[in-house]
Amino acid sequence: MSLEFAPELLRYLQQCRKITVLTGAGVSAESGIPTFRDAQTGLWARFRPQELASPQAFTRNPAIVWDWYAYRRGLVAQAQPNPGHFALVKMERHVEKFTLITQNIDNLHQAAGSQNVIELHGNIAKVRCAECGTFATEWDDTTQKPPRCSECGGLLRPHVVWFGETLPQAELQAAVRATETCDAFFSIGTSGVVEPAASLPFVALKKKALVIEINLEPTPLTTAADYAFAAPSGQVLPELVRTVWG
Ligand code: BJW
Ligand code: ZN
Repeated sequence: MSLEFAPELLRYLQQCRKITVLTGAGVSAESGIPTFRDAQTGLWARFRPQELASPQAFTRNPAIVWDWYAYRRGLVAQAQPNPGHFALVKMERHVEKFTLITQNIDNLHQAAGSQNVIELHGNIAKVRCAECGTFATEWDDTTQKPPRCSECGGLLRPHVVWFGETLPQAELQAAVRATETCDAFFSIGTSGVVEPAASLPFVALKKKALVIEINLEPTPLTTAADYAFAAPSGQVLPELVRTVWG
């Protein structure tokens, strides 16, 4: 596939000093990790992810929620970063200030080599106590699901942000700051419906940053963005980065 990039876009990016990028599940899709809105398969086909990713679901049935994350942890462990992740590493090397805000919990940006990554929704590799917040680095879920906290006996849960929970405040503040102060903002592979991340591109637009979207499908941002590419991020990003920065 060969993409056409507007010369004004290429010139603008060549002169950019500060770039902020927001990524979502679509960026990891080409690494074989299903997006949040993809239909689930196998044992999980009868569940909707939206119904499992909540504190209410965990209270109702902690074992099912624990198993779902264990299954997804397995998918993530087998996944490798794709050309979209690597293109963002290259982009970071070419600009003075680069911030990568991700909603993904799969660690693939860090695995690719991205340095300045803000994890808005946590990380699936980490586990903490639902009661006292103590992190656990090792756990045994062969006899008890979920396993219990060694400090207080509370249930362990994945260190991720569920619907209705607040985002980590330091991360959110850093994300807003990077959005308000960038010259260009990329929104990549996110459906743009989950708040507060969904508002970030609009903050960037208000601050007169150039906003570029890369997504297979239209989103609430598409018509407002300065440029929108309806193609896989694993194809658009490498080609764009190569064209702008060589
Ligand atoms: C490709 C591609 C390829 C595919 N190339 N593209 C204001 C108004 C209304 C509601 C709210 C509001 N403020 C807060 C809320 C409530 C709620 C919310 O937003 N609800 C809406 C859904 C209506 N938000 C919250 O509860 C947040 N907390 C909060 O705001 O606290 C304060 C508060 C609480 C309550 C009320 C008011 C204030 C917390 C949100 C936490 C989200 N957590 C999850 C789970 C994380 C752990 C896990 O993974 O299990 O995060 S939900 C899920 O959605 C996950 C994702 O990070 C997140 C975003 O999904 P994403 O990345 O966009 O993925 P998909 O699958 O939706 O889309 C993939 C996209 O990629 C698609 O567009 C494809 O086309 C595209 N694509 N392949 C390019 N190759
Ligand atoms: Zn505890």
